[in-house]
Amino acid sequence: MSTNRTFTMIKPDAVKNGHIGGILDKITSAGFKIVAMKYTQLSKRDAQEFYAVHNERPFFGELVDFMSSGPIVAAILEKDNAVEDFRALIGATNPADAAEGTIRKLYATSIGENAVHGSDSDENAALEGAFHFAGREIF
Ligand code: DAT
Ligand code: MG
Repeated sequence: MSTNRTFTMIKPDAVKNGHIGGILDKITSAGFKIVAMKYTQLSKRDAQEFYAVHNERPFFGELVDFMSSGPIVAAILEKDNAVEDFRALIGATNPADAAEGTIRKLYATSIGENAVHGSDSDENAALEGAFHFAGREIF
């Protein structure tokens, strides 16, 4: 069953490069409603836990260091078919492969520093949203 929510982060590279506004505009213009949002920073431990599924990958240390290197914007988004439509809006993991007009094509600098996160399944969207937000922070 598909649900109508996904989870995103505007990653430290995009925040540092001044792209919060541009990315939020792409998100809301594409029909996503923001139901939770915060400006925060992950500790190393938070990043290790959030990305635990990748802990055997060669880039894990780099990923954890990067994701905890500066502030991020975390948000829960609502739209019909949210997970799939948001993955289409952000584009391929590697910006070199991302389609024209996608957020990663516009704003990402490399495969590791790729501007945004998007959940890859309804189950992960729920887990990732709950990792960052208490029920009372979701509207
Ligand atoms: P996605 O973020 O598109 O879901 P993923 O889940 O495969 O991609 O990987 C999570 C993050 O890890 C990704 O956004 C950036 C980093 N990453 C993935 N593959 C990488 C690689 N080959 N080298 C460096 N970082 C990588
Ligand atoms: Mg992923």
